[in-house]
Amino acid sequence: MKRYSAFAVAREAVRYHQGWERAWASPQPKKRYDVVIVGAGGHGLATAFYLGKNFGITNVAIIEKGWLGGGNTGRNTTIIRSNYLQDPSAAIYEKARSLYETMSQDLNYNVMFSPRGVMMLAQTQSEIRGYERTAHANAYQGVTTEFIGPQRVKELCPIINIDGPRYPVLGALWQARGGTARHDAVAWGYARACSDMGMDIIQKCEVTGVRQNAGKVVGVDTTKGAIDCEKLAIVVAGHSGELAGMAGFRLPMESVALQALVSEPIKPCMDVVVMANTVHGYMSQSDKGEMVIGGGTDGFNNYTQRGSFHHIEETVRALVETFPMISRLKMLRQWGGIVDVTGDRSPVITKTPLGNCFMNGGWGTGGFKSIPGSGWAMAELVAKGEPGPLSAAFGMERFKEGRFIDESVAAGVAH
Ligand code: FAD
Ligand code: PYC
Repeated sequence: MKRYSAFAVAREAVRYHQGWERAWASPQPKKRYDVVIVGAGGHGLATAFYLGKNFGITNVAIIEKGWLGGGNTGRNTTIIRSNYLQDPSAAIYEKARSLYETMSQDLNYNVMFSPRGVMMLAQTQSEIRGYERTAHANAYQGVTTEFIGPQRVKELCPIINIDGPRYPVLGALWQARGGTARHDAVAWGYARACSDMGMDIIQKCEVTGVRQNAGKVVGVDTTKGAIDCEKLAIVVAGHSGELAGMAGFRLPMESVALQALVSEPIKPCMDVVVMANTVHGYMSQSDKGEMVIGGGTDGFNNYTQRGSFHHIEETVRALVETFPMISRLKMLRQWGGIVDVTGDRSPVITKTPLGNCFMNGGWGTGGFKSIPGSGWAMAELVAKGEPGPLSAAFGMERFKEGRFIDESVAAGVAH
């Protein structure tokens, strides 16, 4: 793989950009792989990348029914933060956030990580108490956050109205090194690096069955034929329940649509990310100038990757008291993705009843930020067959044992 650099851009400029090679190969599937990963979203691709980088396992196929990054990875609003409450969550989200800091260099691909700062507004007394508690917990966990007052909120984000009649801004949980990254670049960067290690990314290939013998997976059936494998990793977000069904077990997860929308592009007016969880809305400004806006999940289970009018109305209505300027904006586009939500709003990175089959899912509304940390932990689980320190608490047996990792507040998005 040729390195991307300022020199390469200059060289290609003088030869009319004829020398760029394809970023990743599109091979036909081989008969057999050491590891088959189902799902070429961020988590599947990151799992493959760290299998290669940390464990030298490169005879890997990543099987994708659509196009890579075309699931939630390419549909999310790209907020990155690690201000969670519980220790296992803080550990994996902070690992992920720290990997984002150097991701562009590690992948030789510009993922446009922008640590512009993320604030979660406190608009009720109970939110003040909750976020102060999180700030204290984060201090013990080595995650840098602070609780700030309303004047500081206004300094950081001048377009905010802190004196709203119903929900005044009383403060915020502020993470200065949280931010955003370009979502599809994350998928593309990992894909390019995986392809360079000799892994096969097979798009437009749906897994339709999980073949088993004596309690172990022997391969998968796909729309491009049967593929054998030593180990299977299922990393399919909103389709986790379906794949688990094919493998013969059930998951404590449900699938719902989460929607987002963007406004027409406007001049730069907001250089932080703001989440207003009491009213169910959040907003940031993209590099193109669009205001990126989202709210809570749909109130019913579904598999549609579409937006709906009621969502625009509800979300904009929720935010307009705090951001009066959005009442004058035209909304441009909306969309939805299918998120996989667990009862405690924490993910599973887990062994399954089938010895050589592993599952990563349940990231729900908040798994873009965790992609590198999750891939790191999942690669360790798949390579060693046992969870490492980052994933030990996230096994699905916790739902039987009552060891919940309750992140219903830190998840930020109403569901
Ligand atoms: P995906 O990217 O969905 O990848 C799974 C892949 O599996 C898909 O490409 C799918 O086609 C494939 N697949 C499914 N079934 C099969 C099959 N049978 N065979 C082969 N392939 C299959 N998170 C944040 O941290 N910050 C945010 O700001 C944020 N905002 C969001 C906003 C919206 C509107 C949405 C929808 C989500 C948001 N999220 C956010 C959540 C985040 O997008 C997801 O948690 C994360 O992208 C999940 O990544 P993934 O790789 O697990 O899933
Ligand atoms: O997890 O930070 C988050 C988030 C914001 C919007 C959707 N998810």
